[in-house]
Amino acid sequence: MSTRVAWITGATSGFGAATVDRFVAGGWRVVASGRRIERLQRLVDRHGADRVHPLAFDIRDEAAMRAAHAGLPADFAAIDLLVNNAGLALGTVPAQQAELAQWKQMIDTNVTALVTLTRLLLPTLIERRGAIANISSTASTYPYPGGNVYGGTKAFVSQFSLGLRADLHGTGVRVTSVEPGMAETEFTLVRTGGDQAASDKLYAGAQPITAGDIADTLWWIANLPAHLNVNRIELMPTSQSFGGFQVHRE
Ligand code: NDP
Ligand code: 8X3
Repeated sequence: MSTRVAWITGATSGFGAATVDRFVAGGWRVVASGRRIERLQRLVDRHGADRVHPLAFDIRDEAAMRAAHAGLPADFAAIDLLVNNAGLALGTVPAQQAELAQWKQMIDTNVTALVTLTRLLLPTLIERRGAIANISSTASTYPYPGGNVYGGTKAFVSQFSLGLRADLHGTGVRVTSVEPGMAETEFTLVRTGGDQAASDKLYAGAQPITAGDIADTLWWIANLPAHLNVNRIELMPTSQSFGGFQVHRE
């Protein structure tokens, strides 16, 4: 079999960076995208330009995305797996105090950019009988105070994944919604606007999911026999489970 190619978005950090390492170690070529060029360059330095092709652009910029896609070198153009991982949460305040600009940034990144790249790559993925792994979240299923639009975007990602499966029926293209709970990456640093202490406090003593755990999960999904599709997979750290409903009393 020829060397397989994955396009991993959000490759500069967290799940994405670990997934680049995992797939390159497994013999794949990787198109690695994100905004921070110096982080992408580190991946190239680590693995070599024949294994990692860096694409530095803001995933909300459709023209930049199309140009990056059109300019892929031949060795990286035949995408077998799209990992739609780039995403973020911004803020933890109740909806009535939230900044609309932050809501729009989450929707533009987690939803609009994800569907745009998916649509762009569908012809190639169908031709290759490839696969799509969309990084959703437990927030897609379980609401929590302050989760508002972030949870909404991830509910979209999960449902879009199932809808893709229905539409891609008979093409051989596999689609999975990956739904992690609490994981230690730069996620909370971004969510809190750079509050390292808040991030450290959230994860302290909890043994959260690691980026490597998600990379290993994606590797497992991608390497299942072609007749098997994981529709959705929900993962939590053992230390995390469910709380009750809240009741307001007068
Ligand atoms: P990180 O903050 O560590 O990584 C987020 C990645 O998304 C970075 O590579 C970042 O790249 C990229 N990204 C964000 N905005 C843009 C943009 N506008 N253009 C291009 N790339 C962008 O967090 P995680 O690794 O945790 O997050 C990865 C995914 O996992 C997200 O979709 C997140 O919602 C989801 N998730 C995270 C969980 C957690 O607890 N950590 C749990 C469940 C799901 P750059 O800044 O360089 O552009
Ligand atoms: C990230 C998990 O619980 O912070 O998607 O929303 S959570």
